[in-house]
Amino acid sequence: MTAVLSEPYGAVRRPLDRSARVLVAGRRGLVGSAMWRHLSREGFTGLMGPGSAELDLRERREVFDWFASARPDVVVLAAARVGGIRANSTRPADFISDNLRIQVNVLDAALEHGVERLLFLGSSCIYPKLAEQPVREDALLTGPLEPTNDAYAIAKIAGIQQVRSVRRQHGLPWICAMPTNLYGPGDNFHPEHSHVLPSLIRRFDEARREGAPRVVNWGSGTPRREFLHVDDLARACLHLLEHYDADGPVNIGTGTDLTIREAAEQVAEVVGYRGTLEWDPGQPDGTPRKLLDISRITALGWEPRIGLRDGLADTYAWYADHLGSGVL
Ligand code: GFB
Repeated sequence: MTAVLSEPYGAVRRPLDRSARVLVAGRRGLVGSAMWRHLSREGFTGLMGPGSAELDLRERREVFDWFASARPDVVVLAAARVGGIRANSTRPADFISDNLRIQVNVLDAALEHGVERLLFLGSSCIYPKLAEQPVREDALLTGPLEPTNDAYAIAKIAGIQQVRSVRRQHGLPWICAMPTNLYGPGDNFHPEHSHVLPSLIRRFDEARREGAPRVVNWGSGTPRREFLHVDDLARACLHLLEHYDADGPVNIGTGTDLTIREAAEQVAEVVGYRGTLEWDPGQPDGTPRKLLDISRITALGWEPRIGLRDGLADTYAWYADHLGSGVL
């Protein structure tokens, strides 16, 4: 009696036509620019990525007119208003309003034009603050959210629900991916609004150049985070588009985490800052831990490749190359 090996959840083999018209919504952002690089390397010749100056995805009429003229076959929805713990906790109304409008406009226009393949990108903050670790996809909506980013999380959960509803009502093979904390070239390095790794890179680089004897970071440094390089994410997104078709999100991460303090020590080494790292417990820590269970995507044949040390070196090199260029 031969054992019948069950197929991994949602497994399909569905190669994308390299000449397909592919909309990378959010093309100039951290995720969108990585997707553009990866799809270009993979031979896609029909990429489309209107910038926010050309197409404001919050404006419904503009989005529908653009879809009518461009008629994309595939959509990667990587456009969003994003930010770190301070941006999220101080501007929740902006985060929920902008992200709901972007999502509803793009998903409705994609439905109206019968887009055959769509990947919606969420975030690991959709899971409950105290979810069992590592966090499985079925932990969604099983407990209260982390308050510092609940507005953004609710918007992303709404996006997942809209994709699920289109699958159920219209049978379109649309899918969702939930990446962990991301970093990499093209990141936002704003001292107030950015995520932790780019913020530390900027802070430590400035401190090194100024000869500052110490730097003060936010929070206690004790929360744990998982960090995925955005080029690994881009590879995972194409993998899912070609190998996954099922209801429910798919976590994408590295499967390992470390404390913010340990991450800061790695950033200091990469940047070459040798001063003292201090911590301000008056600043919010956010959720204590959000390590993702990535068994669903590894069962589909994807594995992370870029380690944190190499990823930080790659990111710092990009930052140093773009200092003074106006994009930071
Ligand atoms: O990356 P981050 O801003 O957001 O903060 P989350 C992670 C941790 O780093 C918190 C600490 O414990 C911060 O207190 N931290 C220390 C700093 N120094 C700094 C600093 O200079 N800047 C920043 N930003 N943090 C995000 C959500 O949560 O997770 C996003 O806000 C998204 O919406 C993302 O979901 C995946 O990791 O806490």
